[in-house]
Amino acid sequence: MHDETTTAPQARALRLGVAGPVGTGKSSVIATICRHLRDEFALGVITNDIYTDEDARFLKSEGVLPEERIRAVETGSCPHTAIRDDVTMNLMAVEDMERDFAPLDIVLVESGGDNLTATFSPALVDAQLFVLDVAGGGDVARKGGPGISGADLLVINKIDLGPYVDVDVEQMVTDAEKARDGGPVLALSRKHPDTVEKLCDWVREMHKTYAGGGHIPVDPGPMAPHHHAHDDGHTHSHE
Ligand SMILES: Nc1nc2c(ncn2[C@@H]2O[C@H](COP(=O)(O)OP(=O)(O)OP(=O)(O)O)[C@@H](O)[C@H]2O)c(=O)[nH]1
Ligand SMILES: [Mg+2]
Repeated sequence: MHDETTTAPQARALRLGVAGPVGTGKSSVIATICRHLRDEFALGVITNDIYTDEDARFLKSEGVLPEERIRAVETGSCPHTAIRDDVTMNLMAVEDMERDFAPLDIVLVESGGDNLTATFSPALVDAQLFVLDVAGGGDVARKGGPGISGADLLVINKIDLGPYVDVDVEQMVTDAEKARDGGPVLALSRKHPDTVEKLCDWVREMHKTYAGGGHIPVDPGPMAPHHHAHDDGHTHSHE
């Protein structure tokens, strides 16, 4: 009998998206995953930025992977456009990377930093992390949005900074768990090795489930309608 809850074992790499507001630690999370898992998995990284390849250059300078396994997509548009509305540029970059270094186990895709509403299309990634940090304020987790409520894993990063910004990390995690109906929340700091190990375990588990055909990509949901102003003075809306 056909089982609707599983698919065939996967031949290609697990595509793992990392999204979240500007500066919360998306590149740092990717650096941490690469440093700790590069001996276990064959990895590649695609970064997204509007105008620069800053994130790719940071990851290369950190030496987290051989340079040719880190590539930048300069989207030239709002970050969510390239990870959700028209994923062509990213999909081509991921497929090129998979072909050039076959067989890869995991390709990590960093979204350009956006507001709370950007999520990856399931047409681009199989699973996604959404990264918040304590420095953005303890109440952010309560504000919800598709990434917070629907990402496969919500990371609350920089918990080492909690005492300096008067954020009660435990409360923030509790609020996040409520916003996610009990979906997984990881309190993370690169300075706390136990939390880094939990992050790695989550990635290992996701890869195992995916490779075995037991993971169904879930769409966290579309972004809320919003409006942009650009440097040249024109504005446009995303409904
Ligand atoms: N104290 C502390 N700082 C961190 C941690 N993780 C990241 N940072 C710092 O936070 C800043 C932003 O980190 P990035 O990884 O560049 O953040 P990002 O989300 O990739 O930023 P954009 O790509 O510009 O949106 C950097 O100065 C990092 O060193 C952490 O666990 N603890
Ligand atoms: Mg970054």
